[in-house]
Amino acid sequence: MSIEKVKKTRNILFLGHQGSGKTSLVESLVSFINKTPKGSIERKNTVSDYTNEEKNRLSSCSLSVLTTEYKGHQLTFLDAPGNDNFVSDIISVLDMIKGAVLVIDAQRGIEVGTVKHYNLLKEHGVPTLIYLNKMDKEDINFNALLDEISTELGPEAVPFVYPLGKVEGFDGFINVINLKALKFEKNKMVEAEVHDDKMDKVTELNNVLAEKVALTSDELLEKFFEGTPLTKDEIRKGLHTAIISGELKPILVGSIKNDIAVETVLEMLINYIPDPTTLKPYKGKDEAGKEVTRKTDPNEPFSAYVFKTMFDQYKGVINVIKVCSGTLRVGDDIYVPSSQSKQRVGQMFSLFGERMDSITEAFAGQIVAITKLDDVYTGDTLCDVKQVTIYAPAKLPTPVYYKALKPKNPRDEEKLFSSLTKLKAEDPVLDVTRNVETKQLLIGGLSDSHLAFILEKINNIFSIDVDTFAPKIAYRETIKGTTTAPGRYIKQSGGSGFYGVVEMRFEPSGSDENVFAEEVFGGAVPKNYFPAVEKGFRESVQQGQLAGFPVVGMKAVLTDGKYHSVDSNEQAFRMAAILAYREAYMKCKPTLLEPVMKLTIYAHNEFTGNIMNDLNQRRARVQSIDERANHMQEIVALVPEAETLEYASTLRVLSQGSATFDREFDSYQEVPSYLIDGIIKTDSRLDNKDAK
Ligand SMILES: Nc1nc2c(ncn2[C@@H]2O[C@H](COP(=O)(O)OP(=O)(O)OP(=O)(O)O)[C@@H](O)[C@H]2O)c(=O)[nH]1
Ligand SMILES: [Mg+2]
Repeated sequence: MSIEKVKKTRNILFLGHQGSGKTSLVESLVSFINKTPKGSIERKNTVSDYTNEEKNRLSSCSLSVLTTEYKGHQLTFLDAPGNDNFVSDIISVLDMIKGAVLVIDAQRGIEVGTVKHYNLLKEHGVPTLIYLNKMDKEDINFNALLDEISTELGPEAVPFVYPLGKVEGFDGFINVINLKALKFEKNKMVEAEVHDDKMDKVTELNNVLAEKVALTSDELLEKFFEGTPLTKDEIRKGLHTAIISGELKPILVGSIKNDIAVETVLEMLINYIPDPTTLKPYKGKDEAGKEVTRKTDPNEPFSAYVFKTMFDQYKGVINVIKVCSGTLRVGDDIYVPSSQSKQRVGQMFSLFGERMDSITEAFAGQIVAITKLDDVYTGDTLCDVKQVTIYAPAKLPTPVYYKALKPKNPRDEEKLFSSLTKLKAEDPVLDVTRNVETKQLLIGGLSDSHLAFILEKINNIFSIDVDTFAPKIAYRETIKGTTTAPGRYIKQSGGSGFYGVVEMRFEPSGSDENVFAEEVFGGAVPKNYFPAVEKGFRESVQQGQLAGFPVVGMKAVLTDGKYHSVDSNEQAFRMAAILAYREAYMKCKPTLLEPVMKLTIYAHNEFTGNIMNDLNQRRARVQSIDERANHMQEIVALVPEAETLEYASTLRVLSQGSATFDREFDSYQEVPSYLIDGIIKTDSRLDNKDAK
């Protein structure tokens, strides 16, 4: 495989706020390239949005992969969903991508998703073009938009074109480097004259671009300050370097409605998005944990990263991979480090939305699909059998919104669990667990609408109807006081009987543990019955008597007792301990403990006031507030789990959808006394008020 082919490979991720026009832009690009009819969102016939869920919503729900050829280049477009519920599709691929187009709806300007995606691209060092779409819409003030972009995204965003046409009449643009105009006429772009009034503005932008380009190199900077204008080629070369280093991100304008700027975007992708052979090698580890590097070169040892797993009714599990190094052929044996298995590659495909075209080989830089691998999912590495490479899996957000599920038809219980497991393979953010303590089947995701989407799929694909419930909180009980109580278990009516008498002191153990000890003096209870007493105690603490929750932090001390040389046995002492516990428990000042979660909230500083006020109403203890880049703040707070159940929805409202948070278990803390009666009423596990 020639390295020349690798040089002509480009993988481009299309990002941007929901509805900005990513799918429409990709549709326009492939229709232009392949000279095929252009589908539209409204007619539900785009190449990218092919699933029923996407057609119903008129919005992408999953990353689509479209590989096509243009002027000797192999281009793979990755059309990402703008909806935040599917952000894991984006995060999973970010380290595998060295080119992106950030699409902005010119009428709506910078939106929450624009900033989030821009920051992700910046964090992962992805060379980016910015495409201002929907320029055909009314009331677009380009200069105001440029100011907004500069303030919200940063000074690295620079205009590459200037729009043509009066308000409501956008029909083309002037290239800021060559100062030539292209205008949409009779269904195609033609060269047009640049009027004087526009020329002044474009010349000004040309200077801005030249200065920014000059700042990226000492040589160009010197020339610029000497007053020598940079040549077009110097600007182009400088821009190319600056796009790759992330110092500049050129802004294009267009309208997919009229296919304006489609060809310009294509040319920019080929000319300004880096040739993969020029990139830094990928860093991975071998099985001993030693760092290995792999170049984007077909002659290196094979390594690939799985960034998406899908299920197909007929093809089974489909894994979409980025070949990072080497060459992979059908029939090759590969190594899968996650399962330490050697597997043979049976079938490989090039993807074009839903369409899968069989291929026989894939080389470094390419994105392809493999079927029929066992136990391979998003985040796994595939590699050469002898030269092992393991890439670190992308760090996905943690689930923060949970619901308990129950199928309407109890016979669907097993089917529901296995369907959820399949959906989890496609969407690795999901958490599917059976909570043995609360006897609930729980599903965790990023928001209420994320889980609603999953339940819709469960219904559409697997035909299971489910009811949802709030997750039960796993409360604990503990004691705050000390009591001594007797326990007598005596049954001596004929035959061999039972005789066990104990006196036990119950007190706080000083930790989360339940502890058993003995202070028996003079053999009042023989040593061989101590384990039976301990057993009785340990069985008892599985259910507290306040509300039936497991007890923690209790110490039981066997202080005295009596035995009978014939009728005493282990069973009798076990029962005696249980009776002593029952006698003592409510006198030990029992109380409830609740799980407390640590929330780490990332929010723009304009929203932190609202967020803090709300946290105060959730019995939160704020631990820290720290400034982060781009006017963001990180708030760490300890919040009782019971107060976090709907937090994902609340936070969205409080921050206009912009804030995110992580949630992890922190500790058990005492429930304030004024809440205890309410919890006992609604959640008590005593009297068989068991899990629904
Ligand atoms: N007027 C106008 N409408 C457009 C243009 N481009 C896209 N649209 C419309 O904008 C809407 C959203 O377009 P999509 O292509 O689905 O946007 P997206 O960014 O893929 O959206 P998500 O996948 O939901 O994130 C559709 O109704 C499109 O027809 C444009 O240039 N002008
Ligand atoms: Mg879309």
